[in-house]
Amino acid sequence: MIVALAGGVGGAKLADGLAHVLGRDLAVVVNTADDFEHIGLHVSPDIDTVMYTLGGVANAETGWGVAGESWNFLDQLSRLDGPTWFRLGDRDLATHVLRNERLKRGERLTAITGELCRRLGISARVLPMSDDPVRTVVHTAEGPLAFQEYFVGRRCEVPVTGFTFAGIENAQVTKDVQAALSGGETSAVVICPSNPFVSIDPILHVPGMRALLLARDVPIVAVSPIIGGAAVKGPAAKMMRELGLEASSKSVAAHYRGLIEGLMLDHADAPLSPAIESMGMKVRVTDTLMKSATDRRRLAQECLDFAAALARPGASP
Ligand code: FO1
Repeated sequence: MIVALAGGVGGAKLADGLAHVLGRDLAVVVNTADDFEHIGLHVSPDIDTVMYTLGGVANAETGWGVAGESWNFLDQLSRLDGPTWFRLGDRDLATHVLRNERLKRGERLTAITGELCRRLGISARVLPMSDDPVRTVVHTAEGPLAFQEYFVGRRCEVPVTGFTFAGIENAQVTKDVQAALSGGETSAVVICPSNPFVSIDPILHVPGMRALLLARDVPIVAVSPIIGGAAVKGPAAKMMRELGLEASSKSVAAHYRGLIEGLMLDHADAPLSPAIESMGMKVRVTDTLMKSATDRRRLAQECLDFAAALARPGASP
């Protein structure tokens, strides 16, 4: 059993590679701090990105939303002068309506996600990081912004000064995440190439999560989302610069220092290896860009091989 931590598009791609290699022996713990209420619906963008990607129905162009989408709902919303800044496609809308209805009936987000995944034929477990509401607040020179307002509404253009996760202090690790992380059969944790600040940090900040990750004597490896000083997708490198950090995999290593045993870097960043290894972790250099399904599977297999090589002899499997 492998546990992966993932946020949006980059994370979902590696999770998909892992799911092809591992099938049922994979649990993906997903960020829910991007969730928000929109026109009366609960939207869970990262859960859906992972779910659609693993279900083979993701929109390949955007990385989020459903392939072959139509936009009749959005067109009519626009005609009625409703909010169209956050685009909900017709197929995608079915997910939000169903999820919303079941949440209103008091069901847990974890149970609803499990059911939706079953319907999409996904055998890996997709686990929300918590069933309790957590919302990323992006702090900027203009004041605090709700995550989707920053990400979609303002296209990540406003310089950031920091992040907080509203509600995190009351969020609990679910029994499902707890079981996945503390189960005797879990042999490694893979931190997917998602944004360290707004996709992985919310997961790590759920009270008790870090302790659970560190309690088991299994290797934790991360894949850097930065290649040659640029993020493959999204604002990670821009955020680093705005926070006064070097936009590089070195900052990713520094961010995860004390948590991970190994960091996978792209060939473009091979010269950073000695500096990163001096931070007390091993480095493996490979092609981390995932352009095809074959790339996803190859990178997934390399993560598993790296983790296996880092497992301490005699450590519990
Ligand atoms: N991202 C956009 O850039 N524009 C959108 O209109 C948009 C709509 C959307 C609808 C459903 C969904 O699940 C995701 C959506 N996203 C959109 C992506 C989302 O904002 C980001 O993927 C994450 O929150 C960051 O990981």
